[in-house]
Amino acid sequence: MTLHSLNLTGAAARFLGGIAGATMIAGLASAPAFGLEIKSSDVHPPDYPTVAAVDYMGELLDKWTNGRLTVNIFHSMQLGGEKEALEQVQLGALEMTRVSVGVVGPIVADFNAFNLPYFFRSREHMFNVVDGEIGEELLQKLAEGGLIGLGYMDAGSRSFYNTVHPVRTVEDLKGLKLRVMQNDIFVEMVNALGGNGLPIAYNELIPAMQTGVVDGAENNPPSYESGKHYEIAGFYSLTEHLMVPEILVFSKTVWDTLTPVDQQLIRNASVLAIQKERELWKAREQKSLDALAAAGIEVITDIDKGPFIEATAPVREKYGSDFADILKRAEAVGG
Ligand code: GTR
Repeated sequence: MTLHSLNLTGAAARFLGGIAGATMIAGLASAPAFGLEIKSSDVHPPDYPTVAAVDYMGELLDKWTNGRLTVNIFHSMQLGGEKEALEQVQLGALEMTRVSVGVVGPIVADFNAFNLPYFFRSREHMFNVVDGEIGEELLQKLAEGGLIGLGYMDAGSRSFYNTVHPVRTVEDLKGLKLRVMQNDIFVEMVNALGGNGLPIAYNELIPAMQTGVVDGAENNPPSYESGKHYEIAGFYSLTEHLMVPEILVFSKTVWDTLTPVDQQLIRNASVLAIQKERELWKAREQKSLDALAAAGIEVITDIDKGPFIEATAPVREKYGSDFADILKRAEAVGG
């Protein structure tokens, strides 16, 4: 039996598990191959679930290969924003990065299916889609963009915050200049809600809010809290308009130089890291909400989402026609 004859497909099969797999990996991991320090970037701080998970991935690789494969994380925006990080990974200057699927849409348009407002019905639905056939197909498509997709992490739901006033209704968003991730779909989403969407890199958001270039932004509780955005924009409303997963991607240029065994070791470690991130995520969300409450931020939760869903329908319709098949299949997925 060879690694190839196993014909691994599907998200679950990315992990070469079981006794046969473990034995094979243990045996082959000692085969001669050069060492590699996998440099990886993340905009978040060290204790954030995505960073902690990639750190764990490094520990596993280090242990499995006696230090031949290691991970060095450039966290806290040390390498700038996510668009730049992706470019570096495409070029092979950086081996790996963990970014939001939000910035992957401009590289492989089908990812915008996951970037549509109010598309996923629930977290369970989102995970069933990304861990199933559709998610796997999209990971494969990343090769066209010079990337190897290792899998999806949890990022909860994104909600609006601003410096001006509490948002309870769609009308409250009218005229607000709101920062979004660098992807037109999000600009159109904010515009459809009556605001003014501005695509700005994550590492430029704080100065943009401080100088009034924008009145606010949108993100999940852990980013809003850990990024200290709440210190500037104290009105946070749980509109939960997006459920965009995180994604871990590897440079195809570098990947193609690796032995099949090292590729499989990296895949195995990433599957366990992703699992860890998802476990850490839930607790982190609550921790962030508690920290916000302790800081005196009143999170607005009593929001009637109906009008928000209705106002963003044109965005789903417009983009939906580009990948109608994916949307139809995703809608049929349970959860
Ligand atoms: C966070 C996400 C980051 C980044 C950021 C943003 O939730 O974890 O990868 O995309 O949002 O808004 O740019």
